[in-house]
Amino acid sequence: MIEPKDVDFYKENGYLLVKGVFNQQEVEEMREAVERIIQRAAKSKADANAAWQGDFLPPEQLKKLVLKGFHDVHYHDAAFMQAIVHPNMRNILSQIIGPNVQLHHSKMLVKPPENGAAFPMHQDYPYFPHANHTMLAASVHLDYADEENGCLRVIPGSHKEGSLPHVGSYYLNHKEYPTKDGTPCIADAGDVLFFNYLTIHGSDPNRSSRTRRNVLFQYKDASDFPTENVHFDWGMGLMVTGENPHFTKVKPNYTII
Ligand SMILES: O=C(O)CCC(=O)C(=O)O
Repeated sequence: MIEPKDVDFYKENGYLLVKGVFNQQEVEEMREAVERIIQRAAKSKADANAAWQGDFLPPEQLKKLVLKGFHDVHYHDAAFMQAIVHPNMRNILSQIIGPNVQLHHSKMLVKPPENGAAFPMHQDYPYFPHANHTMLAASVHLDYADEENGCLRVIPGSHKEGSLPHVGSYYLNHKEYPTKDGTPCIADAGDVLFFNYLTIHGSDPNRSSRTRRNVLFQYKDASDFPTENVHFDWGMGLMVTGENPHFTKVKPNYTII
């Protein structure tokens, strides 16, 4: 799927867009699964607007924005577990992370037409810091994404700056890091954007008449341990490829109630 020059690109720039990781049928299965999750959430009265709040947009704009965002999608539908361990994903992950790759968590991010939510520029590091910084997001595109429907944007090479101060630990100062300064990652359905958790990224609102659906899987090296107990997600630590070299540390250090 990828070549050594792509691995070099990832190491240098902190991100890599890989075309055609999932075929049309696989994309369709995930789209249908996303739709069913939205319907089940509504039926279960568990629907909520997951749009980020803050001072990065004027309040009257912000209050109109909507994100259908749910975590742990692989606990809701098998389509996502199949995608998490898809042979193409395992092939790419083992080249950019290493031979032993673990799942950390999964989520879906559906930006509806006209008023789909924005993400101010941020690093994912403050949400789940780890020692060796192997953690990355694989954002699977289920629709064509461009600047109009709020595609992901990244700042190439920003992973080399290390951890930066976030406003209330959520996002970077939006005046210093406006979304427009990010490189737009224009992608087709089936393409996957891989980006390190130190890479600065974000996205504009969806102002188009098209939905922007993505599912995001977060992965890491099995020998990269959390430095703070700040994040728990179901399924974290599942082996995606390779083996776990740490026999006594195979499960996260949390009490399950
Ligand atoms: O999908 C997007 O536009 C941004 C998602 C994101 O930045 C995140 O979930 O941390």
